[in-house]
Amino acid sequence: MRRDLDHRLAALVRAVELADGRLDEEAIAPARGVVKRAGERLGLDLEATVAALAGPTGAGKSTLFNALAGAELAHTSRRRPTTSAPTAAIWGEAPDALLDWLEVPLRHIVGDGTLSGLVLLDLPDFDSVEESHRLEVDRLVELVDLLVWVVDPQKYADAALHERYLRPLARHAGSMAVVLNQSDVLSADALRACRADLVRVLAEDGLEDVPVLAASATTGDGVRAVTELLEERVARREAALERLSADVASAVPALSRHCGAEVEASVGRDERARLLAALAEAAGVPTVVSAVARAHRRRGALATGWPFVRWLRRFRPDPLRRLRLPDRPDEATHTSLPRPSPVQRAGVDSALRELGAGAGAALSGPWPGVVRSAATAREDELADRLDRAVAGADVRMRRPRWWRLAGVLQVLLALVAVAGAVWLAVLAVLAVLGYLQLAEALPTPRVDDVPVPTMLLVGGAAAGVVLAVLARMVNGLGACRRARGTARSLRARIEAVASELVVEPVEAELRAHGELCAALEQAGGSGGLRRRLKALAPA
Ligand SMILES: Nc1nc2c(ncn2[C@@H]2O[C@H](COP(=O)(O)OP(=O)(O)O)[C@@H](O)[C@H]2O)c(=O)[nH]1
Ligand SMILES: [Mg+2]
Repeated sequence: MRRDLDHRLAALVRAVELADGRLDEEAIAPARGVVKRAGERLGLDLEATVAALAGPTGAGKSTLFNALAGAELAHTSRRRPTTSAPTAAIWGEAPDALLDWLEVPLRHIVGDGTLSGLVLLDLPDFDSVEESHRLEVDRLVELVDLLVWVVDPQKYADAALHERYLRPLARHAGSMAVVLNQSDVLSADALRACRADLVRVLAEDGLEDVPVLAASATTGDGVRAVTELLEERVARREAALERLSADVASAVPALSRHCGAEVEASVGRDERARLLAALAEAAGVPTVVSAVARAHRRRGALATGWPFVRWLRRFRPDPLRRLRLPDRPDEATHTSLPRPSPVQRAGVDSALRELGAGAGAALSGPWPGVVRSAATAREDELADRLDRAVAGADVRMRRPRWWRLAGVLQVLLALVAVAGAVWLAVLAVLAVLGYLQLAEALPTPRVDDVPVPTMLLVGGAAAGVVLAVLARMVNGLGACRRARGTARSLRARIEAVASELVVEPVEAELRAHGELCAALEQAGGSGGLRRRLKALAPA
């Protein structure tokens, strides 16, 4: 019993932690109360049984108290109110720490024997005209191990008794008993009818299992049976644990009202994909990818293009430099990518909302709202984190090795062409001088009838152009590959940001829901199991 209670209490503590900040404080308060009370009561004498006589004015609580104690400890009277402070009758040794915790100052040791271990409290009337009396009753009704409700034939169906006390204590049937007192004022038939009606009203409260005894405190009829009930509870020495166990079970429903839905603790694929797409847009992924491709083509052209025209490229700025994107991943850099446009921001916003709403759709009560706000809780951090994710992406702008080779080749071809040009120029000058009869024209060497200097000029230039065109094609392919690699790297990094700032927090709430409900199931104990089996059984 103790192990089971500890186990369930630990589960309730866990449930309170999980509910904190997620569910209404009103729903959590009873559980907090139980956790606190149980912590205190478990530290006190658990062998003792604290039973209290509670009930309406004039039912005969004090008279019954005296009859059970075998002494005139409490004042009894037809004049009201009579009992103003709770009085304790103690069998066996007085559990003083327990009585201090109960704040019961009036203590009488009345004997020992079969009731040893019992502390019987005579409570004020719960319907007293004195507010302080009512408060005292409410306080002790929460704390005692066994509640003995004393009613009389006139007031047993009193609405306040049933609505304020008995119905809310429906799970406490094992920690309660009802005594129909003043049996002497009814005939045997009337008493039977009255008792049957009391049993019926109690069943309506959900208390069909609570023992109902008829007695007369003044004549002593039936008092023995009350004593025997107390003896049986005292002998079991589990009244405190039973009460706490019922307390734990009754704190569960307020928290578990929104359990039951089987929810997968993960965000849907589609919502996730939509969010990633919106984030990629907002982070400027298309801009970066196209800049990478253009930068690669530009750098390739500068390295391998035809030397006579490639310098023109220098007049156009490097697209990556313009975005202030580092060649090497560096999260500390702030890029000059444009901030997300209003349209992009709205896209992210609606993707976040959809993701939150979708993830919490199967839940009820406050949970969908809890999940939704988890999706947007860190929205403000997104822009900066995305920018850093982009700056830290590996854009792989390393220069291919063949660029150097092609560059050298281009220089050589250019030199050949220039050599041809110079040679032809010299020949032209000599031709002019020859025309002016100032010099002798030189013979032009030929290969297969083609003049060598012309061959050098045209061949060198043409080969350079062909090499540039081929290199351009290869660089185009390289630019595409780089763009793809960059897009992949960016997507992975954006996915990591989305996971950390959105998906994880949302899934944490879904998990919290699952864990809370599992903890409550544990805290509910076998009662919860019984209820579930009942719900499953065919009607
Ligand atoms: N006839 C009859 N009167 C009772 C019985 N029990 C108590 N009384 C009387 O009812 C009045 C109120 O009793 P008391 O014990 O002070 O009621 P309490 O307010 O519930 O504590 C007293 O005058 C008692 O004598 C009973 O069993 N039969
Ligand atoms: Mg009284």
